[in-house]
Amino acid sequence: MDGRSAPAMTNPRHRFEKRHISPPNENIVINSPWRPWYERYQPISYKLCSRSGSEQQFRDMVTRCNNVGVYIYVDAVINHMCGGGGGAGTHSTCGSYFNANTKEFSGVPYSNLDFNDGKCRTGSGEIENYGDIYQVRDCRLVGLLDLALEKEYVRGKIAAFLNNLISIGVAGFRLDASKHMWPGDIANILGRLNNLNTQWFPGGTRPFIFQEVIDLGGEAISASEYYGNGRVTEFKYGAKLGNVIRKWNGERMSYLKNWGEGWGFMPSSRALVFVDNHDNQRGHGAGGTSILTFFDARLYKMGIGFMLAHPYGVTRVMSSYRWTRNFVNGKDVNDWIGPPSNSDGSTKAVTINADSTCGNEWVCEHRWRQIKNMVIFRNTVDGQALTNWWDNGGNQIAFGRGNRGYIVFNNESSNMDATLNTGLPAGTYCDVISGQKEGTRCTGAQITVSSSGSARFTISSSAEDPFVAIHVNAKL
Ligand code: 5J7
Ligand code: CA
Repeated sequence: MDGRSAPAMTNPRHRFEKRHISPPNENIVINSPWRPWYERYQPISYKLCSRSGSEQQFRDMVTRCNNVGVYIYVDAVINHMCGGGGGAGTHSTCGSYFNANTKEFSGVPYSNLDFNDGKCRTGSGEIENYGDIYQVRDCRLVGLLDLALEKEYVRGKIAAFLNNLISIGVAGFRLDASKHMWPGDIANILGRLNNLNTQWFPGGTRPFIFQEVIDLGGEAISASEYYGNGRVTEFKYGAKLGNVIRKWNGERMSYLKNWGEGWGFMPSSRALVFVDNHDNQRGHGAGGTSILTFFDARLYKMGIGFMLAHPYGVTRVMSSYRWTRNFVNGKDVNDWIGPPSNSDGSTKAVTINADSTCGNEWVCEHRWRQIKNMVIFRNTVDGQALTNWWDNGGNQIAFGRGNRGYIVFNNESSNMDATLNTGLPAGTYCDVISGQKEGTRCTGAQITVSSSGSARFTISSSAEDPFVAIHVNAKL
């Protein structure tokens, strides 16, 4: 993702290379009979040992990444601990004792005094009605033990957890389930956070914050309540873009001309956007079946290409593992499956093949040539307005980013042949979708921009990837 104009950021080094990682703290181990991905969203303590490794390995990763300019953003699960049905014992990733029945978490420690159950007014203790803001914030989300975030003690424990991560060198946080926390409680905790570690960041740099608030409209809680704390996830983005690229509901790419606020999204300066995430790539959650994923690779690359070329929001690219889907009555009953793992439960290594793709069922979308090159495109055009919009009224569109880059899509079932005004300096450019610039040549298609800035684009409807992107850093 890039971080243009995020209010919480002053450091230009926040801009480009970022990695959002899974929750690194201790969580419940669920064997049902195999470990699901979502166990990492059920904390047991704030010790840094998880399925991804030990504290020592975490520190080593952060140090090595920071040293090469790849900054780490931690998924922070602070609304709750494990589910109330989690039992008692040491079935946790660092072996800390807990008892979900008595709400005792010895690794923090938390006791029953640190949870919200007394405050929740529903009969079941669960969130029953998303129209009631008190239920959504003070009751249990699908049985998860809900922390009393107004308590000094709880705030202190969470702030210490996040400050420990900051001291290790992390650059920011995704705040999981933010809709289920009061914005004022989040503000209080953020106010306790230290500046980033000056071994890698300039003095006074604040952590980058983005809050997970699923607001598709129609609920009592609005994403706008969270703007004061940092960026907010815009879940309408991937849901709507999926419909457009799939051409569902009569949508066409030409309708993307006013993409962004014009589609009812939050202001660009507040938004964290993505085509899919770890939750909705599994066919449930916000967006339902319209969400594009690596399973629909050709459409997915178009969606990611559009997102990365378009100036709206701070963008995030997903990186996944493959699992075998099994649809029963339209639902994937394998939506719980965890990462590629060995029979002892350990996670398989992310191996890198000779062609730079990943092995062991890791998909590594971020390494796909088309996606990697569009991240470079985004960085190249950073700060430039959207210019030279063109469309055919249907599913062929093109637009530029000032005099830095230009992209053309043909999502029709017919071939495209159009001469368009790119706004780019004259010259020969490498298409960074069908190939890239290597040395003094293009490995894929070449595009010639005339002295007037125009260029001819021919895109077959059956092309492997029916879009073309050129930018000034891929000019011969
Ligand atoms: C929260 C929302 O505000 C929301 O609008 C939404 O669509 C989903 C959630 C949600 O957030 C979670 C955050 C966590 O840290 C841990 C969690 O377990 C959840 C979570 O479960 C969750 O909702 C699940 O997914 C929705 C699509 C369903 O409508 C919910 O019922 C719920 O589904 C539950 O998933 C099942 O009811 C339960 O039986 C099952 O054990 C549980 C498995 O856990 C997950 O699927 C975890 C999802 C998850 C979603 C996230 O957005 C997230 O950031 C982290 C985890
Ligand atoms: Ca809550």
